[in-house]
Amino acid sequence: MKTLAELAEYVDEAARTATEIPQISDTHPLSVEDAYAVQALSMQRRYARGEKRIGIKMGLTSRAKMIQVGVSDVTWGRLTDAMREEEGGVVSMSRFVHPRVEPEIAFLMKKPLSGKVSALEAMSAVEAVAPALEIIDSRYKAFKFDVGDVIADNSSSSGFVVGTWHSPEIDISNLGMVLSINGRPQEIGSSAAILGNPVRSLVSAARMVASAGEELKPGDIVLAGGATAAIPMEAGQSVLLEVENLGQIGFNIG
Ligand code: OOG
Ligand code: MG
Repeated sequence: MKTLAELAEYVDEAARTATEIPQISDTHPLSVEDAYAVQALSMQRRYARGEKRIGIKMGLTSRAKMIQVGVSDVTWGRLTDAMREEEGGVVSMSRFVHPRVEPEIAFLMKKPLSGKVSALEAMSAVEAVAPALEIIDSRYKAFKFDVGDVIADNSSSSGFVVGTWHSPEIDISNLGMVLSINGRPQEIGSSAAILGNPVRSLVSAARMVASAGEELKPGDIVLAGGATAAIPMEAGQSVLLEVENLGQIGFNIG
């Protein structure tokens, strides 16, 4: 039997070296609680290497995403400064195993938030909202995992790009979202696909971080989750997301 610390080292090394690994559940099926413990321990290894926690990401908050990966529990993971990519920049394939990109909405926090909160309370803690692209890169072979695997692997977090911040007065409940590759629309959806309204994802985020004894802090970024299925990334592609009323963001893949 491996300890949770050994499993944390296993997933952390896979992420650090962009190496694909067999699923933990093949040999060590994890409860959700133990999987979050592995995630927390693996993040401590990153922080010890100098990475800074700058927010969190919610995962599997839309049906499209749940269907794509065959896991139907909402999960969360931690974002670090090393994962942030520049809007309009070139993202290198070299630090990933088999990355995918997905359209999201980001929140920027201005007040601490944690525990059981209403949508109104959650929004009053928000400084700004923005369009975002998340790059997910499951470290598991063939992008296959169960709920314990994906939680242990920090909910596949590996990169993200955030666009221009806008006033949280903008109604984000049902904004059209178009994700294009090389100028061709590939996924078309709405922010309403994210739990019916991305604000609900923020409400869940507050509850989930509290259960880990943490809180959302002023300055934190919260990614609400993919509104559509994710698209496999390939070198040479240009990625563009247009979100109604929030503008567009993109990057090139090198
Ligand atoms: C799990 C992470 C899901 C989202 O936005 O739903 C996620 C995965 O699909 O690998 O980031
Ligand atoms: Mg995501």
